[in-house]
Amino acid sequence: MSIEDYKLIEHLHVAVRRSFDKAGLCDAPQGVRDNLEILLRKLGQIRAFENESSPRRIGIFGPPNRGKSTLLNELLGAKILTTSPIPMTRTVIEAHSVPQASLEAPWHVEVIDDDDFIRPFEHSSAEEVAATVQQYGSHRNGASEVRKIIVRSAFGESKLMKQNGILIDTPGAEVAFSQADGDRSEDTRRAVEMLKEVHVVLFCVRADQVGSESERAFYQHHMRLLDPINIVNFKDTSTDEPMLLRETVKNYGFKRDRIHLVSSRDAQKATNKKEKEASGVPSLEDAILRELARLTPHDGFFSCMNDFGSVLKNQAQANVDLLPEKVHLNRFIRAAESIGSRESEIAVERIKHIISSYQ
Ligand SMILES: Nc1nc2c(ncn2[C@@H]2O[C@H](COP(=O)(O)OP(=O)(O)O)[C@@H](O)[C@H]2O)c(=O)[nH]1
Ligand SMILES: [Mg+2]
Repeated sequence: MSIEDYKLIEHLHVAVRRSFDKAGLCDAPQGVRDNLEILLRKLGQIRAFENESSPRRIGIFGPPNRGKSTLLNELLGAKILTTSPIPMTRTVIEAHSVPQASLEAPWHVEVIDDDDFIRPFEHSSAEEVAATVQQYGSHRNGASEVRKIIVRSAFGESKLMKQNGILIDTPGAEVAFSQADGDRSEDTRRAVEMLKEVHVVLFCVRADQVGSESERAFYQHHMRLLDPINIVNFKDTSTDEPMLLRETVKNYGFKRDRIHLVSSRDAQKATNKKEKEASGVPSLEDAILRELARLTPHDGFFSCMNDFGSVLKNQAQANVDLLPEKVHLNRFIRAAESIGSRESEIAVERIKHIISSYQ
């Protein structure tokens, strides 16, 4: 990241932090504090990337049997993850995209034990990879447990993998989350740690099982502040999509514009482009791509500045003063002005207008 880009993000980050602190002091509504916290997390992530090619981690979470692995296979363009009605163990599976030239065989798999012992495999087909993943991902491996499996390939069929994505399947993590909050076992600790490292969070529920108590608690405790893309899978089991949308909003408190209705099974069965589109998976894929773009300094700056502006605007209307000190405001506005594009002009105009509404 260039120094200018870094400053851009840093100045905005500091301003949002000042607002967040103020919101805590004046007891602003929880939703306002949540939105500011989400912004802080995002800006922190953007600052933490070393450069454009640093990998972006995309993780899927949710109870067993939500079709998570089926969906990821679709997004990967290769059937390498085990899908079954019987839940797997807690092995995490990561798919990394690497240039074909750096591989000895089309597929490289590493099976990593709890004690960090690594077992490497070279495979020539997705079927062979699937067999290895199935074998090591679904049971204990002698005395120690398989902690993680990493699959490296070019993933030429996958749009997401081309953007330096790392796709993470988390079978069994949800079992850890469902334990009582006070009881932070090793499993829970590990799963929560993993969540912190994920840049784009996908939360997956099922159209035919909306709103169980444990799932709602899971969302509230561990997902909400990560601002996930919420996936309602199994939409093939529903005939009334508007009703399904309303139900998920009501049950989980999802933001409406963060919901995607999909059927990973229909995507899998699709034989042409039209059927694929109808499954909802391609539009989910586009949404994830947009989210990845927002992790770059420029797009990230504007999207966070706009969100910040919306928070400030709402609070001005509610007569709550969350405005950071002038010096902090001026720093990121000056940085934005120095970009000198039409986009930056519009964004700056908007934020100045919002700020003036406080006086
Ligand atoms: N009807 C329907 N079944 C699905 C869909 N996606 C997955 N399944 C089935 O649901 C079961 C669990 O899928 P899996 O991907 O292993 O779920 P996971 O445990 O969340 O990873 C499998 O038998 C899948 O074939 C879907 O969109 N619709
Ligand atoms: Mg699975």
